[in-house]
Amino acid sequence: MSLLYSVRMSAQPLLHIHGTIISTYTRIVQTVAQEARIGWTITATPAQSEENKRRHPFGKVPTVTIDGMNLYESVAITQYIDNAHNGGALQPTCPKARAEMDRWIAIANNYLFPVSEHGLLMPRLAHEYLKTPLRSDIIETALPEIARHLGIICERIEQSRHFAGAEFSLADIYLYCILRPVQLTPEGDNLIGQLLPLRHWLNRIGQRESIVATRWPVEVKQ
Ligand SMILES: N[C@@H](CCC(=O)N[C@@H](CS)C(=O)NCC(=O)O)C(=O)O
Repeated sequence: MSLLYSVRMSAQPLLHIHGTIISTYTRIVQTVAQEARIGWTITATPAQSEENKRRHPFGKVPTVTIDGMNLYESVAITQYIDNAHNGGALQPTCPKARAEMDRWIAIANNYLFPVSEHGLLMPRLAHEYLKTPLRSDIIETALPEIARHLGIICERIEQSRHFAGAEFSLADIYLYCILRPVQLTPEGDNLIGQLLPLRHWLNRIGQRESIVATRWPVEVKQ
């Protein structure tokens, strides 16, 4: 999910973000910065703008400037922030837990995000903000696949307190920031409402300071 909105800032910036401000991946980076307690600023930059394509040759947001370095791709950005500024606290040192973290981040990025972004969030956003007719045909086609993904994700969180195991990790941040916009749609809310362990996990993680600090205006209004 991605929308240009308004510019927001926090104190003592170390990290400068370029990206759409209401954006799943911008929120992932902001949440990790909050966890690491580093300040950040953000400049609204549309993904397909010429400026952004110079920063990110594949035309995605966010990109960042940190410690004199320009970085793109959230996995590189979040791991750098956590390694350089947070003592690696969001990445398990146990190899098995680390493999779980990597697995769930890959699932979030490669499967859950594309199907929910194109099949549900973009049609809903186009309808709500561009006032185009709701493409319920696209949503209806995608819903069984989204439901299947949510079921698999729910099974994991039924077995384990967090996605990588006992400890909160980058995987929880990815999953939360991708699942939350799904839950903000009527269809996603209905699906997640039937998956109690997943709903409870979202409620629990949603209370974490870093997640509260990066809430979107639509969540604050609720
Ligand atoms: N693999 C990228 C994905 C970033 C991504 O898909 N960002 C979305 C916004 S949430 C985007 O740039 N969408 C605009 C587009 O695809 O044109 C990462 O991890 O940084």
